[in-house]
Amino acid sequence: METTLIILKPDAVQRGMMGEIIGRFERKGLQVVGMKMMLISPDLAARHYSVHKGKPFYEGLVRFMTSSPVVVLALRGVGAIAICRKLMGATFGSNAEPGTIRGDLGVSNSFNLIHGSDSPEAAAHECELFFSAGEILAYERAVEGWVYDLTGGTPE
Ligand code: 3AN
Repeated sequence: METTLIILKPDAVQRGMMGEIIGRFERKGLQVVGMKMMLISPDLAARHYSVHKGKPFYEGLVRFMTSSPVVVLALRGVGAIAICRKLMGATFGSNAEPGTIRGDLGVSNSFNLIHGSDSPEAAAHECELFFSAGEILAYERAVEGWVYDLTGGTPE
């Protein structure tokens, strides 16, 4: 099981896309184990996007991400990181595939609705960055045995 960090960016919140996007993850079968609305501070944005510091789009990206509230989610599932990246689609709305969140819901390259961790290391780091101890919850889902085949002892 993996836990990945998703951010519904300011454009997703402002455009009323929270339910649409969270619903896609829920319908896929991923478990929501953490969720909150917050305003990202410039310091947190800088830490989250430190790998992009110095790139031409960095200042605009930090301004955008701190401009209005976001919703952060921790999603759990087998292969959750790759599954979420597929559901998100390519980085730029202008060329993201139809059927994906970015492909279906936006046209902009810089306002691209959503962030998702891109590796197990990033997921662990980002979950720690955005959630305090106790904010990511472990709980049993009643439907687990219908989301996964558990008859072999591991979720398939
Ligand atoms: P992704 O979000 O698909 O993992 P990254 O990690 O390459 O994409 O980029 C992080 C964020 O930086 C993107 N979500 C996007 O908002 C922004 N970004 C990346 N490249 C550009 C660019 N060339 N112009 C504007 N914004 C960009």
